[in-house]
Amino acid sequence: MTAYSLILAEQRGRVGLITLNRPDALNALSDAMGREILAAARAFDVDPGVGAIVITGSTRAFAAGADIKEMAQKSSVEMYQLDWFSVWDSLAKVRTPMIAAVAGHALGGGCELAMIADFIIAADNAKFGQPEIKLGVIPGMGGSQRLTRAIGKAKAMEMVLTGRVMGAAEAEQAGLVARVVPVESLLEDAMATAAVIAGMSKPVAMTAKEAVNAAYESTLTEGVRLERRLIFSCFATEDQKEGMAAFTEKRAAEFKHR
Ligand code: CO8
Repeated sequence: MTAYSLILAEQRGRVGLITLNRPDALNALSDAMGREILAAARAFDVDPGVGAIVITGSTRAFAAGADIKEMAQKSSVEMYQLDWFSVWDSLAKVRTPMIAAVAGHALGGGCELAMIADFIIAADNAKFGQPEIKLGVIPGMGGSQRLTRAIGKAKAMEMVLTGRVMGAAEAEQAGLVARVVPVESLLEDAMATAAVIAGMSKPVAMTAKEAVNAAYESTLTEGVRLERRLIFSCFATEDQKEGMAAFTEKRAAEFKHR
């Protein structure tokens, strides 16, 4: 496994675990850190031995945003030329299911990184917010789009315009997170959930992720059409044959591609 300096990456069973590891800066997402996260996620993505990815931070902070100190003096032209933040678009293209296990601050880019994951499991101390407006900017890692799609215009608009932080209970009620768990058991819970996903056929899980994500990008008619194509493609896999045979024979499925 590659050595990283700003994250930890390890494999536990069939789950790839990425831990943001910049405690002095509350896991502020520097450009270098983004590249490490992407490299680790891509390595897990192409590894047939990894069926799901968990991304997490510390109990104090998932990530307190993009690195303000790094970008404070940057010019618009410089950012445009460097295609600043495009690393996060690449992360969103990772096809392996990814869970964000979020405790503490998930602010600005931290909230946006959590939303790039396929779903969020939140600790009871999690705090979500898009406070960029207080810095004289707006969300830049997809927050204005993904937050609005996740929780609707009214709440997203309020959060983006005021910088208000949302606690875990409200985030669950608003549909931003899948589930809230005690902070002590966050990682255990997220890893167990990831292990369930990793026990499925990986190509089929990737296909399921593609289908759900299409709901964000297309009309209902287009989305349903894609879903139909994708389920037909599932029937081309040995794992569909095995899954349905196992049901009929009243036994656990032994998927080949897991
Ligand atoms: N960037 C850099 N350093 C940070 C960040 C950050 N986002 N957040 C915290 N830190 C650092 C602090 O500077 C401090 O370092 P030091 O000890 O050297 O002074 C250390 O982490 C600990 O932080 P605090 O002492 O502030 O800890 P507190 O517990 O008092 O407060 C908070 C925690 C409330 C999370 C506070 O740190 C805070 O408000 N952080 C900033 C939150 C924020 O505004 N995030 C949004 C950032 S902007 C963004 O994410 C997207 C921008 C889009 C730009 C588009 C460009 C293309």
